Amino acid sequence: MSQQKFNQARFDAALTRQWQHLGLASASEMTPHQWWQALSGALAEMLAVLPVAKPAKKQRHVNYISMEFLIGRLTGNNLLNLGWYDEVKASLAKYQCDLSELLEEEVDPALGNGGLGRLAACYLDSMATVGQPAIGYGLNYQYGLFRQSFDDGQQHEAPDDWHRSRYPWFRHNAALDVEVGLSGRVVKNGSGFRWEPAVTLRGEAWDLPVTGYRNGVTQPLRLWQASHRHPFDLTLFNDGKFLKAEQQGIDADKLTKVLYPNDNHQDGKRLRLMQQYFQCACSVADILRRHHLAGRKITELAEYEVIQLNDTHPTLAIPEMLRVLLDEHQLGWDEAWAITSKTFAYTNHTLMPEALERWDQRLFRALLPRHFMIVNEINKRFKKVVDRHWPGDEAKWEKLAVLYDHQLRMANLCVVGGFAVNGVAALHSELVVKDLFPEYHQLWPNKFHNVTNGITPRRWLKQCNPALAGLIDETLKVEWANHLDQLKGLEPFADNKAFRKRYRQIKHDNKVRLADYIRQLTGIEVNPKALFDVQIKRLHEYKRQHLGLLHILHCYKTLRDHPNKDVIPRVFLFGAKAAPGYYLAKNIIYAINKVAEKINNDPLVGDRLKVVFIPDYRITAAELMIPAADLSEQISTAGYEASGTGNMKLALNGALTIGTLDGANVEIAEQVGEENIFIFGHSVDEVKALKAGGYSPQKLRKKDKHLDGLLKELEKGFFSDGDKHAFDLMLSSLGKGGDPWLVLADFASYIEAQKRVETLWRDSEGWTRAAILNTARTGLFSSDRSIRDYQQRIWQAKR
Ligand code: HBZ
Repeated sequence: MSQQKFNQARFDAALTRQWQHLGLASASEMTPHQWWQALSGALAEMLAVLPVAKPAKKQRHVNYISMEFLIGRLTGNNLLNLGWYDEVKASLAKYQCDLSELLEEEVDPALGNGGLGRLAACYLDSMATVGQPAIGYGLNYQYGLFRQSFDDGQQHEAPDDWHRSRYPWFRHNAALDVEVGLSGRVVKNGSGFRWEPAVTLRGEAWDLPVTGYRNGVTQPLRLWQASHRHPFDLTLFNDGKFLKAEQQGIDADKLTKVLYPNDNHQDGKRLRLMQQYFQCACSVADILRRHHLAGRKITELAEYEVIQLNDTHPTLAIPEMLRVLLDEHQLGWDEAWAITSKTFAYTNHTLMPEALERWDQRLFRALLPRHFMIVNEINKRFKKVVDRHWPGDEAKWEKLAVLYDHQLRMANLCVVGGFAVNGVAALHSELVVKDLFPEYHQLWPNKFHNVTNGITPRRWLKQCNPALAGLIDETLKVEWANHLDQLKGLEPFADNKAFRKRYRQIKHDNKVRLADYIRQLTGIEVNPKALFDVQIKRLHEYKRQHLGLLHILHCYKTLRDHPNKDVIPRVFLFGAKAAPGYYLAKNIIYAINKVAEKINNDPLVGDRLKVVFIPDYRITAAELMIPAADLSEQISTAGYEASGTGNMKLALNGALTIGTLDGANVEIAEQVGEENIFIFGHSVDEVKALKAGGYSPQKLRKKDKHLDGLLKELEKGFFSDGDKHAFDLMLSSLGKGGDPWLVLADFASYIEAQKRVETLWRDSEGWTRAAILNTARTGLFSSDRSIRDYQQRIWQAKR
């Protein structure tokens, strides 16, 4: 399909309806927020009439189920994808209205935690762009990821009410309502079974439009919202029990009230399991509804539909699909199994045991008695396969079982129940096979794949870095935003002095823009000429923000020991939220903030060193920080960051990476060349060897006097007004806790890599050259390429 032309008359009419609807006499009476509402509402109305992409012959329709879609602001992004930005800007100017100011009115829909949720959003953008017919299925949380502020350096959390009920991009289609049961009992039904739930909820479909890049495609992101079938009980009301009358409606609402704020950690809560099932039941019902509506047979489902599970959170879609096929369509087990096991594919995003979901069998059974029976059947049948392969080997069964020791293991259910499993970067996919699922790989070698993650260049270059996008347009004179390999054409310009100057100027301007934001938000002045050293991601021990902190302490100590040393001015920028119950992570935030306070107020330092922890890191903040970064910190313990996607966004925008050989850093290094990246630290194999060989952080500390001195300052209360226990949680994990993430073990190598950073920074032309080569050589990380990989390796592959 081709780009949809902007229809001025339609736009004017739609906009007029918006302010009239507000009961105003003219557009000029609208507040800026109403303007944003009206503009978005008008555009949404125009989009609603665009055609939905139809699958090409033999192309399966993709159902991407994810508990999280971290979509960021939509209005600007949709305008860019539609190619209507300039026309709309001009239209609004007639009302003395500035489009870019209006766009600032939008609150981020923060319906995700981090990388996994953002990846889902990038994939929707790319599927619409490459013409892969798809629908995203998620949950319409009333409260997104919490708002973060700092109170004397400590993280404080507040609810994130993004006002979903007034979000102008939504379209609610009541015809798509679904009924979802919970609890109750299972009764015999002829030779089969029937589930009689104790409670029935209603799932409402709230659709957001996903626009392809300049191709006229819009397809839905369908977010389910829970409500009660009968929100108000008239009998109770008539009996005079007024407050109780509304109770059942209120209880149902709880289900999609809030997004769980954990990433890479499971906490086993009942409400979370209910959310998971609710989402799966709604989505499966909707997929089957569409399938029937198209006049297709149920036995043909896998020929037309594929269901991609974004991690194990939507795993229950597998037993739910089986339940519907068995109990409602009366298929036999073998037939039902043949359909589901050709329909589902699973993406793994983590190897960490604490993040692999397991549910207590009693909880599961009480909530989903019929699904429990089905999972039991899967388990029983799979045991035969394992017994055949490894006769009498109980240890193998213990590892591979879906149900074992009163626990339901979601990852195992996904591997057994689906036709494909993929990791999210080459190294990660290798570890999925080698360390996590070696036996499954032995059973089904062809099930396992790699699809390296990607990012959408529309949001993460064209929209967030318009100056650089403009320079690329002017230089390449071709469309690159949906053909990111074209950036290779920039390579020769790395050697062009005039081009380097312009590239450097753009980076500088972006830094000025960020410095203004920092000043407004925190009151801290940062020098745009300094090296902007950026670490932005969720706060987690494995991501090692505390290793970054040790380097800051090293820089500060160097300055105090040599006040006249010609050091490179640096601004250390952090953005990170810690899960509210993850106290150690919160302690790291506190430590960084306290160190920042001391350094930023030390007159000896001046503007040679600044540390800023930007509060409430979210997509909108990322869009400002990424184009302004010089150095990208990707310093996880090797083997633990499945891929990373911030690393890709930063490299594409010309930040040089300092990082370990972990996740997609490995592939970034291959692409940009080792002279344009700073690699350090223990490799995956070295990490394993070190851990196996009895690593002792205390011994290491004894040997490294410099490191010992830095840690002592933290211990002695030098950064915490004399409080010697302020950072106990963090420090004890680095000491008697055994330093499980090898922070101290990688310290020396990290400092050495930082020295290489400084050497190159002194050579400003050399640095810019490397930055340009990063932009030129990271086209591979477009999520369009990831989607094509999914198509070829998983969705359309011949089985
Ligand atoms: O998924 C991240 C990985 O840590 C990162 O390396 C990868 O690039 C990214 C996309 O593949 N994982 C997450 O973001 N995980 C979560 O946010 C999460 C949320 C809820 C959970 C578990 C994990 O219950």
